[in-house]
Amino acid sequence: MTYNNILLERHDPVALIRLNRPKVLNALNSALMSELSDLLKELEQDDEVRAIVITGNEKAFAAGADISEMQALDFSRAYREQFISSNWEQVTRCRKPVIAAVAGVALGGGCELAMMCDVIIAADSARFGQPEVKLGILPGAGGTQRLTRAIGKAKAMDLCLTGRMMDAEEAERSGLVCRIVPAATLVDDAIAMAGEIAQNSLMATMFNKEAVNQAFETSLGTGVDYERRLFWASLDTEDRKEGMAAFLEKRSPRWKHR
Ligand code: CO8
Repeated sequence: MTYNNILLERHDPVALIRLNRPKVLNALNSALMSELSDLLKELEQDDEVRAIVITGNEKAFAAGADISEMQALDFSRAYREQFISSNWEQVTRCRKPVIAAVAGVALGGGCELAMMCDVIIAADSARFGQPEVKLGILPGAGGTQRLTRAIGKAKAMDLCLTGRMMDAEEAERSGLVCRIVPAATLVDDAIAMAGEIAQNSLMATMFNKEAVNQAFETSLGTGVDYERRLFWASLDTEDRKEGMAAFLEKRSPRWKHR
């Protein structure tokens, strides 16, 4: 498939997706989100890919939804066309691990896209924010919900109500990003992290991802129950048998990803 707004680099077993509308700081328009959604579905089916990195460029992960596209929208059209359609949620449906590697700005829909990924790794140049309030709107792709769960009400209110940006240090301190790396090595570091994840059994990775995500959907008791059942299920995989056998035989496991 040909893509005009994103680039794919293969570093098997890691796939690197670069958002690529540099002239508008990777503003996320429908065409880009549709391509991203299609590519994620494609990579999901690709057995050679076991982890995915989404990044932008040194100036911007993404400066938000494309304001020039949104300007023409009103309620009835947005409702009819289901603006914020399923394309925006595709990242959350991907069962393989997805890392957001953020340099420069991740604002509005850009911050929301990063938060839909499993984990965010930030360059020291990264800046995050939900500046929608300055446009007379509010986040529309999960920002108020995911940001609040990630960094708590106090900081989420601060960011959403003032529209200010937070830098990488503050984002790490607040729990939005897992680590900060130099901007110059961001993509390499993200690929290395994805590669480390990809060395593990894909089955085990998917189980872990599903269980952690469940923490955002349920009460503690239900979540622990959910985890226990997934744990029991994991006992039946070929990789579990291989993983434990390899440990006891003091050798590296040979995963079948089954
Ligand atoms: N949409 C469209 N174009 C943009 C966007 C954007 N979000 N951000 C930047 N651009 C364009 C600028 O218009 C400019 O274009 P041109 O060169 O043709 O004038 C170019 O990118 C470079 O931008 P600036 O000249 O403004 O660059 P600066 O370095 O001076 O400033 C900023 C960088 C601070 C990032 C500034 O560009 C800015 O404030 N951008 C807008 C940020 C913003 O408000 N984002 C939120 C958008 S609303 C949103 O995301 C709602 C999400 C709801 C979910 C949607 C689901 C479909």
